[in-house]
Amino acid sequence: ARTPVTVTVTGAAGQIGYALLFRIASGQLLGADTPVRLRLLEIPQAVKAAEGTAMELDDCAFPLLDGIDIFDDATQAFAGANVALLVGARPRTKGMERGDLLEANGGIFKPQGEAINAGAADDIKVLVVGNPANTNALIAQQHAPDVPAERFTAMTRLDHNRALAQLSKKAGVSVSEITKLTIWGNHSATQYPDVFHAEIASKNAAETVNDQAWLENDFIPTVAKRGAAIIEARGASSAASAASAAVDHVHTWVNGTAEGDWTSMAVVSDGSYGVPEGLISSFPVTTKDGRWEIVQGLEINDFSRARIDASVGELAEERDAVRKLGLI
Ligand code: NAX
Repeated sequence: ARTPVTVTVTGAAGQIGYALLFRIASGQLLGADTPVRLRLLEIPQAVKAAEGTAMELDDCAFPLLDGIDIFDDATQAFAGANVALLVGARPRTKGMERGDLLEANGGIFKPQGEAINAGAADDIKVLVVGNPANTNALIAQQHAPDVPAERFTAMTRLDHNRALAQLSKKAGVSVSEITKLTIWGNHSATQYPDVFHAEIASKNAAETVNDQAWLENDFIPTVAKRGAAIIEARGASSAASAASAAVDHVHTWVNGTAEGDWTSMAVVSDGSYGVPEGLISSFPVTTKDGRWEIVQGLEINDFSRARIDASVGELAEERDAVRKLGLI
């Protein structure tokens, strides 16, 4: 049997945590031959609820689940972590300004970055799900100077999967026939789902669909505002789909993208496509042997350029705001 991989999950007692932990423990995150050891982090008031979830995980008798430990201390929770899923965050509540939101999350992601720096395994891979995900990832990354910056990523895979679903419905094809879709920028309403390089059954998707009005007035806003539509319909925010996307993100990072395809991940920019270096922005990426690379050389038309620039501009503003607050 292989040595167990240690996976730390924060916000373990939350609704995404509840959907996520069972998928990890069943082997869907890392594969059917990889045992996992879970380390759960919660705030003290939610530790009891996390213990309840751990009881249920025991009761599933998952053959791959090697153990579960629960903490309310970040340093302990991240000790020896090979994979860290940062799900717990401070949500925006009524009357809260963006500055307040960033500050409250800085208070979570700064110490978590420090804890990862102090004690995570050398091969640590971090996925930030908790919002504002890109900027929370930037804060954590900035406080983990000994960890290579490329190990900190934020989740736009749910947006990517939402875009796949919308395009598959429009084109009347299975999602498995769609490749090379891209989410650019921030995981927020400014994100840009790009079909101009996407392919449907190996033919250009934008040309196949050939409906610019649908693209502008339907597809882009539907993908960008899907989170709000789920809350409206379900009375609660996306949970199982978010957990599924987190599983996809890590699985793809570890196991690689298919030949001739790519995925969307928010990763530290190297300046590609005019995205300022250091921002954690969503790009088209390929993965291989546990490493990601930004897809190079795509031609960006004017329509895409304006939307990418707007979303990246928002990320730069968030970075400047957390800088001003002394969080990075
Ligand atoms: P819940 O409020 O159900 O759960 C969050 C959990 O995090 C709670 O149990 C809370 O006690 C815990 N928590 C808070 N501070 C913590 C800390 N310092 N350390 C450890 N745990 C802490 O939220 P849920 O619906 O699970 O969503 C979690 C986060 O995911 C939110 O920030 C949400 O906005 C974000 N999302 C991100 C998505 C993405 O695509 N990137 C999509 C789904 C989701 O909206």
